[in-house]
Amino acid sequence: MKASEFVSNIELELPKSGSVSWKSPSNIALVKYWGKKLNQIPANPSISLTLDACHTKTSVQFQEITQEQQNFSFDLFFEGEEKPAFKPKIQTFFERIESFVPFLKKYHFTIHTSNSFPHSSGIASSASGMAALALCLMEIEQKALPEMTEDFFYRKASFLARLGSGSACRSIRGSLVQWGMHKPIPESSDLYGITYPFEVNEVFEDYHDTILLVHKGQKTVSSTVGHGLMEGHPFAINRFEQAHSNLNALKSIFAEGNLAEFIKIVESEALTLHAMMMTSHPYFLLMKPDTLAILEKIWNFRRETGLHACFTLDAGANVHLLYPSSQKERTIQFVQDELVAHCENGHYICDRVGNGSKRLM
Ligand code: 2P0
Repeated sequence: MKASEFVSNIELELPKSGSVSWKSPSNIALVKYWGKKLNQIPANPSISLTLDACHTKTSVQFQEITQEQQNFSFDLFFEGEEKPAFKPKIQTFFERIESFVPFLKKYHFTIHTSNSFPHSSGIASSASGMAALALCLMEIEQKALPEMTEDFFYRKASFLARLGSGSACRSIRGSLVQWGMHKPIPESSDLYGITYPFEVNEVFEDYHDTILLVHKGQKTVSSTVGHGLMEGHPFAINRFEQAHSNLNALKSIFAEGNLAEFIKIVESEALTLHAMMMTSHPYFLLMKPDTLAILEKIWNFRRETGLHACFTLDAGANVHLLYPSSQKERTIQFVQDELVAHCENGHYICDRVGNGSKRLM
């Protein structure tokens, strides 16, 4: 689909007021999105596991404004309190999606949002937050266009979420979501995420992700700045090609449930992401000494036990420990015995693969 197909040309019969509410999960990329072009177009394809416990709940009350106005009209409450600091991000989001959501200036919106994870945990809330808000807007559009197909509803929600934050387009549905043009996946698109269309072994349907919170403070470099530094990066072309070849290699790995090969790709992707940061100009480092200590311990644990725990990293110091549910007891014991000591205040979050966003109420 082209972007123009998400513009609604019909005069919508909009409700005067109402309320909509969605819950969207976070996601963790296996093949990383790092580098983008204009209009939130990714420089390479990515694929992620949709999570479950880490989520954002957003409700939007909408009230018709009789006189159409110049500016967007909205109030934003985060965990029950008005949060002016979060408004510019929503303002930018509304500006980017205005041509696809023609009713944005016809309403006053009261947005209430909250996260299941602490705001300052180093877990990005932009993916789950933008996904939930995009779904709320789609539900308002659907009220005016009830004949809209379910497929279009979710696809456009992903399309809108991407314009808020790239990785958010992978937080609409579960459980393995691919985003970005990749020739061997004809359905793939730079504009929205799709459910991975090939065979996936059941071992991945219930994969666990224990998030080790190494550093909960503000990151020194935002993801948006990091993406920008891939422009003119000396290794960019090779990196983007590598993402395509890793996505190809995952096809048989997903089908067969080949965990040894899965680990090689996932850990290499995580380290490559951080290697790109370390070799940008200006260069930067988001890992902390405790991040490295955890990675070493995971390698030792795997060598000693033959189990399949592996790591991936986001754009931050926290470590995502991935493992099959059948190895849960021993892996959690390992976390408690060895890894908790490296987490800020001993904090970690037990999450697992989930089924995607849910409408609330
Ligand atoms: C990913 N990350 O694939 C990669 C890996 C972080 C590391 O997408 O500028 O918040 O809002 O489009 O989506 C984080 O970047 O960036 C990200 P914007 P986003 O999950």
